[in-house]
Amino acid sequence: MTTTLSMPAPGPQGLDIATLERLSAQARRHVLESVFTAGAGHIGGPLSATDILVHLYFNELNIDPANPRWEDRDRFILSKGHSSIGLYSVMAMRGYFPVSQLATFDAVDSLLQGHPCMKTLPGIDMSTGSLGQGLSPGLGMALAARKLDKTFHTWVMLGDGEIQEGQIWEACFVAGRYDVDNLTAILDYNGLPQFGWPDPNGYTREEKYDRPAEKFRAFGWHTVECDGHDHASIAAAIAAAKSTKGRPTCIIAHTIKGKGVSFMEGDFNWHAKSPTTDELAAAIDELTGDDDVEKAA
Ligand SMILES: Cc1ncc(C[n+]2csc(CCOP(=O)(O)OP(=O)(O)O)c2C)c(N)n1
Repeated sequence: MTTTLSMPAPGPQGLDIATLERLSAQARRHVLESVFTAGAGHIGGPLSATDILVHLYFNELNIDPANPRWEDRDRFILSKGHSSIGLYSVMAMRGYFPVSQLATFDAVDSLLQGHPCMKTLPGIDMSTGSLGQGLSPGLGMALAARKLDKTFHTWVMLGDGEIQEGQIWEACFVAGRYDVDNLTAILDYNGLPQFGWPDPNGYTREEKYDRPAEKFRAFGWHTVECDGHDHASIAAAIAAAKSTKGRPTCIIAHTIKGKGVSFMEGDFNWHAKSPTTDELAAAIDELTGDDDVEKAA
């Protein structure tokens, strides 16, 4: 699987599940190759977010890659900005910029910085990277749409480690208080932040400190859970979010950090690490059955 799809057409593409799965595998390959080429970057979080990003950019967002500043476009904010290479890979495949540009990821003067920058890369709706800050501007965009009588929807992707940040809950409170139903948060619930969750038995999350759905509901949000690696499940959650009126929705997407590569899955050591040549070959082989990594360099 070496062909890259590029679809610069405006609006949702209405792709079938098999095509979406193929795009997900392609996007994961771009993530791995880009981090390998850069010799730096995050892997675990981008791989856990890939299917959701593919689904949003190909089948949900009302966007026009040829006109990234279109006033009525849906907004998307990657609040867990360290997963930028996942977003860039999908944006390139969707036609925002040439796929070949992914090779510049994280280089000085590249448009594709380690964290998304709205001033340099057309199509980025908000600069992110300092965790906890993406839901607030997303709320502002949703409130602006309401005030201006616009129909666009705002989507914000959060990380489960990220939602330890207090600012998330300030925005969450205000969104619930003002019934902001044109705002959807998607929690990439892979259960692992940068170093896992220390407890006396090792790195496992203590359930009593967790329960994100209960927290969002306590602030007046609607919540829906889905399998964040199953395109049918993602589609159902998105439909449930958009049909809910009078309150914002948080989609709790159950995911696996490092999804798609067996030796990366569920291992926080792959949070931010560049693969060796052998690791890249093994990873691509798993994803695509194609270990010709010469093309990556
Ligand atoms: C304010 C802030 N503190 C610390 C960091 C460093 N950092 C980058 S990613 C990360 C862990 C994020 O975990 P999670 O939100 O679960 O992301 P994922 O597992 O999806 O990669 C940390 C602590 C940061 N970017 N911003």
